[in-house]
Amino acid sequence: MGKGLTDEQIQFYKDNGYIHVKNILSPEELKEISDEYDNLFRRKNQGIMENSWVGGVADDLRISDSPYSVKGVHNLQNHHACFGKFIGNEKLLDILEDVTETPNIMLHHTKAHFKPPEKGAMYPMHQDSPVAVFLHLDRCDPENGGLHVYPGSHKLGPLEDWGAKEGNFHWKKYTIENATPVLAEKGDIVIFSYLLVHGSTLNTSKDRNRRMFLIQYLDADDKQLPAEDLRLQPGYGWLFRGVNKSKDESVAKRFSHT
Ligand SMILES: O=C(O)CCC(=O)C(=O)O
Repeated sequence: MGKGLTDEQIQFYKDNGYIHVKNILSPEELKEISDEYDNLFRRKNQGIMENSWVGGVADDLRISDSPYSVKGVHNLQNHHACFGKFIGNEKLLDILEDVTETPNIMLHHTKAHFKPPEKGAMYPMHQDSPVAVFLHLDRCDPENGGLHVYPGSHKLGPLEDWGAKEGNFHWKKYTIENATPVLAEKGDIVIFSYLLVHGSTLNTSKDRNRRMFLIQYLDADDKQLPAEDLRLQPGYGWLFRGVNKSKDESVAKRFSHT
């Protein structure tokens, strides 16, 4: 038995590269996150926040005449305290300790992807960094742009890039059509390895949003981002469990985590 998962769940994660868990958040916590998420996107839609990703598979993913889009907001913990509380949720961190096999859990970055009904873009199949926590804020399936995975693909290691210049996209070989859909209820969480090939379909539903909140964490002992990249990831390096023994406190290294 792990801290947050059963032995069977830990084995499932090892075999498949992901685990689907329920009831981590109380109904009140879930409601607050869901409401504040909507408030955040309302503010974003007033044009005062960063732009949308157009969700194409062209070389430059931000230039497209596609009618589809994924609306994104990064660093949600900078927008409302409820998101930060979720990043440090003790039940979630127990599970992360089980799957990462480290007591030293550090924040990498967070983001939200909102796919509107009828015109929510797909998210091409790809691999990611460290370990990801994908909180579903709506019931999700292939019709409204739900998550799809290639179970066991984490065992293949880092795969060759195809298509996009600035990501690890595998949309040619690992098609979304052949991937396994994750059927999730509102509040469900999928935790997956950075090496799991995953992506999501178009939201072609008539009236179903696809809202998600993604957190990526890493083991504090893992290879760290170079200092100049850290400026792109506010909150990077924040420890939610354990210790970062390699943190150098000299003034010259104050923006570094090594
Ligand atoms: O929005 C999605 O469905 C997928 C997002 C994702 O996997 C990512 O941003 O790394």
